[in-house]
Amino acid sequence: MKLFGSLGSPYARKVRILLAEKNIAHEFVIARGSAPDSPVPPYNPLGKIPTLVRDDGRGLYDSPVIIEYLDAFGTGPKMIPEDFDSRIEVRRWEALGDGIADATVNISHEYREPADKQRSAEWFAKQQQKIDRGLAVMEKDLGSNAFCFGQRFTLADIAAGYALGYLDHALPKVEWRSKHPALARLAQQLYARPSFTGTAHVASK
Ligand SMILES: N[C@@H](CCC(=O)N[C@@H](CS)C(=O)NCC(=O)O)C(=O)O
Repeated sequence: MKLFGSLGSPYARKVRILLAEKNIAHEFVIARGSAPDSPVPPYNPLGKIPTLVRDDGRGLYDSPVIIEYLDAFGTGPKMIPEDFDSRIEVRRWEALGDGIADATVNISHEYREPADKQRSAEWFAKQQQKIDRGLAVMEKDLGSNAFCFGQRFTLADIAAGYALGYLDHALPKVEWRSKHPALARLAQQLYARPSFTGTAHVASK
């Protein structure tokens, strides 16, 4: 299996954390989906990363689908529980993480535009609200629990950890820890896991 991604893509990191947690052999190929000579479009017509190339040569996207596919492989425990209610709850955590990452990507990309081409203050506020409300729900649902869902590490923890990690990386001025002590505690634990240290963001997206 081959994964196309970049060291700055949050969604690629989500997949890479799962690959590490499940100890799945793969080749990680750094690529941008939109570059003129990108190797990605033949495998993903949307030209986005992450894109997985399965052993039979077929492409797979986007990150939630890749995650579901990969959860069937490897020696590690299942990251998505099989029981329906638990599965839906874990996938809700994933949707929250993805939404926080989406808003973080939107804001950080906009900061790279020249000031006179940037969106309105209202647009920035709306994106920030998505982050703030998403974090508030994660904080409430985590509470004093050791894991985001159930009694063990799952995709819910990957989702929270990758979203917080990207927020720290892309918008370091957003101070979220004082208002979200449960998430701060969780992040400290997650960031120390080999799957997180081995996939840390090192470049801008
Ligand atoms: N929802 C998608 C998002 C993927 C995505 O937007 N990836 C970005 C890089 S972080 C990308 O490839 N953007 C290029 C483009 O949109 O053309 C997923 O979870 O995989």
